Amino acid sequence: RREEIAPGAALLHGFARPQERDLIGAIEAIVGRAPFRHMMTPGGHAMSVAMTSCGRVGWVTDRSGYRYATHDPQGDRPWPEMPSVLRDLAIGAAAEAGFAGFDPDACLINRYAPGARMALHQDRDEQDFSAPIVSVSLGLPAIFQFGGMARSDKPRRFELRHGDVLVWGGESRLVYHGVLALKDGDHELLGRQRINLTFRKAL
Ligand code: MD5
Ligand code: FE
Repeated sequence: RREEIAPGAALLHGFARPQERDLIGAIEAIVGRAPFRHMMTPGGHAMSVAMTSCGRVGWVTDRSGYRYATHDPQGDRPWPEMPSVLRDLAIGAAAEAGFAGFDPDACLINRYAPGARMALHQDRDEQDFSAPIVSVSLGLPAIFQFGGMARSDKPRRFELRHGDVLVWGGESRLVYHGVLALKDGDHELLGRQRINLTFRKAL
């Protein structure tokens, strides 16, 4: 089922379900080479969400700011390649939502343990805002907030469940968004966590 939540933003319910086991296997292989870590914000706080990346570049933050880096700062090696099962899913979801030709070069992998959250923010560290962003939710459900172009716009809330894929581009590419503190639970495949894959064209 495809739900249009705003102009340019589509929620594809259960779109990733058929590949769930292959996706989880691919994520485990990435995490074996580039472990999840709690990065530091420029303000000096450790993020509650643990992160890693695959692809040509990965999103990183530390005391000097946010940026995309070709190398994992922990170990100074290139990020693991983006596996085809991940890449093909993102390209397929983008096409389904009307963004044919999406060519992601970065996949940020976010891990939420119970209580982890992501404050309202815009994704604006990418070079080209004409490309959409594709987000895949796995594991425990989360409530995300979808706001407007100003931080003060009252956000609407939606639930993201295991296998849901959100594609947002066009008029919605720069909206403020966030994720509320994860409620504890036990997912049959992933246990007490939520994993989110965020595919972007960063360069
Ligand atoms: C996540 N990740 O679930 C979130 C949200 C990030 C990030 O925001 O920058 O790593 S991805 C799904 C989402 C949430 C709220 C609004 C929109 C997408 N949206 O603008 O459509 O880890
Ligand atoms: Fe974001």
